[in-house]
Amino acid sequence: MTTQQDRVFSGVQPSGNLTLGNYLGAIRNWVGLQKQYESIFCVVDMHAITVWQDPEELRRATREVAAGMLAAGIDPAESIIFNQSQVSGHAELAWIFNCVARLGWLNRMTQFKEKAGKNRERASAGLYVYPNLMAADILLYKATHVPVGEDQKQHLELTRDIAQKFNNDYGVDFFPEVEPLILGEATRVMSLRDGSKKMSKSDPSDMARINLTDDRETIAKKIRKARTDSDPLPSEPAGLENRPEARNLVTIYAALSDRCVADVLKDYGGQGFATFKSDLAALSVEVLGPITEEMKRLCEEKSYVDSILRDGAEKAATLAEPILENIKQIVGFLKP
Ligand code: AQP
Repeated sequence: MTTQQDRVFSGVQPSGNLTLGNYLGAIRNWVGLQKQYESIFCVVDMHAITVWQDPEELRRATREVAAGMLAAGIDPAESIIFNQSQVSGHAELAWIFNCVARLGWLNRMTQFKEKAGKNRERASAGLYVYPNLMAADILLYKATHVPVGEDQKQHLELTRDIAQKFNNDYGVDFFPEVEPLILGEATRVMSLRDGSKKMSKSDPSDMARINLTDDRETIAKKIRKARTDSDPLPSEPAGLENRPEARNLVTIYAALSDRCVADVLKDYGGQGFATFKSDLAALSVEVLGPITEEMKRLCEEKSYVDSILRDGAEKAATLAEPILENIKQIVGFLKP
């Protein structure tokens, strides 16, 4: 394997409001990682358009997601923050990977099946090749570590397969092995309305998720109305088995308070949900409140956010250019 500098890449789609799932599963972990690794964080607007996005809303959401990342503690002096469409190398490498990845691999991707649903024939071709673009995002920078929530694990395995096939096909040792970093207690935050479904920005029900833009009253209401069962909370984690809604709320509590699930159950085991829900609402407001406020302030400062994204795109392009040039040479493209 080539000597490879450790580098982190991760992204989030501007496909709606940032959720507690995006925060606990991804963004919060990025803040710690930027101190240990050279880090690149991307608002993946090209991924977002794999399903329909209103253009004005996409521009607004792109700035809002960037503001959310900054408000959560991503420091542009330490990390690169930019939006994907500003660096053309993502699209160029994605095309090469469209020609490396096999249809059989893409056919196994569960996210495509979930998002396309019964209307597979009407899904965009972009949604189908989404994992190839994701592989390009990561490998354009030869990133070695990718912090994501549990739901992206399969796509990262595909990234590893693409890197390996490219290396084998062309007889090179070019792309590194990418390692997923699935960190924290809440690697898969579930919907507040249905414990079998992931909490998602694009869930049609706003009550299913906590948005980073929600105010104190809205957060409290959503948690109060979150679905639960009628049994008291158990005293041990094993008692949460087959109780997905209860497990989800306890996991969220544990993640927000930086404790483990067993510890939280020591405090609440044997009780009903009323006190627990009211404490969880207070904790959520305490942790998310300062982020929400800062995010709202930054959303008013469009030109500041735009300048961060522009600077970030320049830095990202500088890293990507020599790597892409090497890739084109390996593939056999003539130099311009
Ligand atoms: N519910 C979740 N629990 C833990 N982590 C999550 N992530 C998303 N949902 C959860 C992580 O957040 C990062 C950014 O995700 P994304 O924006 O690329 O897209 P996604 O995974 O498809 O997230 P959404 O919220 O469900 O968006 P839509 O509704 O547009 O599809 C990733 O690291 C992801 O793992």
